[in-house]
Amino acid sequence: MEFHVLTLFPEMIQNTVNTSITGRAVKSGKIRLHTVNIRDFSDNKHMRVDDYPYGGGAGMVMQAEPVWRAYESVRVKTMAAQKGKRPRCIYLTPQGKVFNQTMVEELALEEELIFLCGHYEGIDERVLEETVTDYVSIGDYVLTGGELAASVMIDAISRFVPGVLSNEESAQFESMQDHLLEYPHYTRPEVWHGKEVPQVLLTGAHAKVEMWRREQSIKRTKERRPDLLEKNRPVTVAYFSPTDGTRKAAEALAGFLTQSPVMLDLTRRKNRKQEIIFKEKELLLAAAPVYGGQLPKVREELFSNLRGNGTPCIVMAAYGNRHYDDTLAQMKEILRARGFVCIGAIAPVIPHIFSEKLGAGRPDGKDLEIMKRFAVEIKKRIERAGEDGFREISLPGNSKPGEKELKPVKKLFYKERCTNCQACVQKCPVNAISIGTLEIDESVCINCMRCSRVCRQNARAFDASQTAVYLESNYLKPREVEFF
Ligand code: 6GU
Repeated sequence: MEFHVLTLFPEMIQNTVNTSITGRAVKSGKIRLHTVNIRDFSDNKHMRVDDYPYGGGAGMVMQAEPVWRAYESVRVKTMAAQKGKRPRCIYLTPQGKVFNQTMVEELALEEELIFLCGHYEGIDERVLEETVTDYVSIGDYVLTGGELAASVMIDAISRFVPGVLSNEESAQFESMQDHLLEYPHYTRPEVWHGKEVPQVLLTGAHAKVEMWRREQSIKRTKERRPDLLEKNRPVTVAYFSPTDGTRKAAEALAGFLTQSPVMLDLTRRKNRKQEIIFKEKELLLAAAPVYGGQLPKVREELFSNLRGNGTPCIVMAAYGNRHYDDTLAQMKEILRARGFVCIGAIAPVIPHIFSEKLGAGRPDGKDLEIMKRFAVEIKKRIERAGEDGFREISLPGNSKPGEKELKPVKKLFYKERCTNCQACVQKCPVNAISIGTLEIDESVCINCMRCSRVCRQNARAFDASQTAVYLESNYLKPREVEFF
C-alpha cells in the first residue's frame, strides 16, 4: 500500500508514520509513505501558498494553484493514472464523512491513496472539486489542520494491510469488527496492589477463557458504549453442503463479516425440520451448491424452515466453474417469500463434484480477495440501511425455474467392502438410502455423492466420466467470483 500525503507540514506525517508499528511496516516495505510539501509548488517568489478570502472575513485560504501542482506531481505517478483512472484522493475536513472501521477496511483494499491536508481556513474550493474523491472527518471536533487526521487514518488503514501486524498483533479479529469492545487484559504479577488476576485466566481452559472474554466484551460494551451494541448484528450461516465445498466457501465469507458466525448445517435432515425465526437485527448468509443451474431438489425446499422478519440476507450459490444460472435468483425468491430481504449475492467457484479439474483449488487467494471486497460492500449496505431501510438487489436468472433433468450418474456399490455401518444411510441429506437393503432410491437421490464421501470403506463410488468429459471440454477456463 502506498500513501501519498500533500501537506504544508510533511514532518508531522513522517514523524508519526515512521514510528512504532507503522514505522516497522515502512521499513519492511509493506507500506510506503511519500509526503509532498505543497509549499514547494508555490507560484510566487516568497513561496507563499495562502491568500485573503474573497468576500472578506477572518483567516487565510490556501490557493488553488500550488495545491493543484502538488496533486498533479503525485497523480501522474499513480497506478490509477497509468490505468487511465482517477486516483482516490481524500481531503481531511470536519465537513467530511465520519471515519469508521468499515471505511478503514474499504480503504485498506486500495493499492494507493492520496491524502490532502488543509491548513488555515481551508483550501480554495475549485481545486477540491477537481481533485478530491472522498471528504473525511475523524470526529466531531476541529483540529488546526488535516495532518493529525491523515496520520490517524494511515495508522488505522495500515493495520488492515496484510503483513503489517504480526500474528499476535493480528487485529482484524479483535474489537470493532462485531461492534464489541475488547475484553480486559492482564499480565504478571498474579497479584498487584492486592488485586488478583481473574481466576479463569489462570486455568488454561481455553474454551472457558474464550467464553469469559466474550462475556466481558459484551458487558464492557453495554457499560461503556451501548450505542455500539445497537449496531451488533449476529450472523447465521445456513448452508447445504454434501461434499464440503459450499461450507468452506461460506465459512470464508462469514469470516470476513464476523468473528463469531453461527453455523447452521442444513445438509442434516434434522436441521431442516425445525423452524428457525430470525429477528430484524440479524444477518443470514444462505449458501447452497448449484446442481444443473439451480438449487438441489430436496423434498422440502431448501431454506423453507427459516423465517425472517425483514431480516437482511445474503445468498451464495457455489458452483463448479460451469455456471450458477438461476440459482441466485431462485434463492432470493425463496427467502423473500419467507420474510428476508436479499441485500447481496455471490457466486463463488468450488471444486466440481464430477470433475477433478473444474474448480480445483477454489476458492483461491484471488477469490478470497473478492469475497473480502464483497464483505466490505455488505457492511456498507448495512450501514446505509440505517438511513432508509434495506434495499433489495436485483439478480440475473429465473427465480422460479422449471424442473430440469440432471445428467445420469452411475453409482457403484462394492458390497464386499461394506461393513453395514450405516454412515451413508444416516448422512444422506435426502434419506434416499434404505436402512435394510442399502439400495439407493433413484427417485429421491440428488446425486450429491455424499454417500461416497462419508463411506470409510470406500464401498460407495460413482462413475461420472461421461459428464466429466463433457464438462472438461467446455468449462475448463477458470471463472471469476461474481457478486451483486
Ligand atoms: Cl479531518 N480535519 C480537521 N482540520 N479537523 C478535524 C478533522 C479533520 N476531523 C475532525 N476534526
